[in-house]
Amino acid sequence: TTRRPLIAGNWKMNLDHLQSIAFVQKLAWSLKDAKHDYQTVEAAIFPPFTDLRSVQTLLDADKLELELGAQDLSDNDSGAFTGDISGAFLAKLDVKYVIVGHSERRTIHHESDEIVASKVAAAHRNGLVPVICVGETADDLEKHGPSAVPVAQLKAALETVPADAEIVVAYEPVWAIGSGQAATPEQAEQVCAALRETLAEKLGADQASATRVLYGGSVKAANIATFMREPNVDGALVGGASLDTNEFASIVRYQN
Ligand code: G2H
Repeated sequence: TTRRPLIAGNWKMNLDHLQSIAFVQKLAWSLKDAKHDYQTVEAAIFPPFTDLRSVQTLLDADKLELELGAQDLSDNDSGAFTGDISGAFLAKLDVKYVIVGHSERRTIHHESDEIVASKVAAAHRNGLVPVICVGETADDLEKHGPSAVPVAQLKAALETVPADAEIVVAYEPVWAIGSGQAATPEQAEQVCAALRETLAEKLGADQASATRVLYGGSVKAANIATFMREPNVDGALVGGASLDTNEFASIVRYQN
């Protein structure tokens, strides 16, 4: 395909301020040492809100080509929403991506498909690219088969998406998250292909073939290449393995 692969590091609530700056410097240097071509494989990191500003300043000062993303956003742009962070704020920090509908948000914070759709709209309204996460639990898999739940979640999230708006989709089977038990490449391919069909239905064939669909769930240096061989897997959303610079750099450099 002509899609530019994306390797995205979702730190979750890890790496405090003192750790994150050293981490980004080390990561950027190790990718520079390896002469990583960011045009061939895009790399992005998703620190906690509290470090977006300092990481952005560092990337800017050192002209580093790592992209920056946030882990969530409010579906409102401003107002009396104590504790929330808006897409308008993120846009001012030169954040490019924002994760929407991660299973940890859907579960722990009870985010419904409607809230996810409204956050996708908020991302676009503020010029951010939403990384829309979908995925089934072990129970869903048993009851409904592999694609039904992720496809339904994607349909709901695309409710208000205009055909020309950029999105990234991440298929993250809940049973594979942080469990060490990744999906097989064949399982990932099957669902990612079904998600691409949904994109075609909702947004048209051109948009479907241009949109990156990532796999996420226990991705590490040792298994990334097997996922990237699949035609409908265009990258990875990496959690645990993104917290070690060498490991994450190896994932970004999966072609080498
Ligand atoms: C899935 C993934 C990153 P991990 O949540 O979004 O985490 O790689 O630790 O399974």
